[in-house]
Amino acid sequence: MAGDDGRSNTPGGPGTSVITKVKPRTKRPSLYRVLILNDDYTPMEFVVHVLEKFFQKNAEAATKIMLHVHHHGIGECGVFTYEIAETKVTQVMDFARKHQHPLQCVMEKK
Ligand code: TYC
Repeated sequence: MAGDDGRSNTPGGPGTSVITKVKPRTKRPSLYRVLILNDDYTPMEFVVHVLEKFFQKNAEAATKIMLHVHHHGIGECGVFTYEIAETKVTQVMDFARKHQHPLQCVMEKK
């Protein structure tokens, strides 16, 4: 298209224009919950430490989540995009394994 002013020559003849509307398509990313599961062996203080270290919770918020999991079996640590959630799960599982605790961490699509 000479000059790129929207007027093409060959297809429609001289002086005709093709206007192509482009919709702005911004896709919001899917979100994932990162959850921890209760077990009988992981110390409460270790779970609180995990929530502070990997999920930026203060002592009070971390303790609340830990106690929720202790009583209900499962609880939410945070909501993230896929790659961040995956990284959190890996970090928690590696850290728990390193300290020989059976703590389990999973993700689920919201
Ligand atoms: N139930 C554990 C205990 O009594 C504490 C615990 C809480 C473990 C939350 C895991 O995700 C968990 N020591």
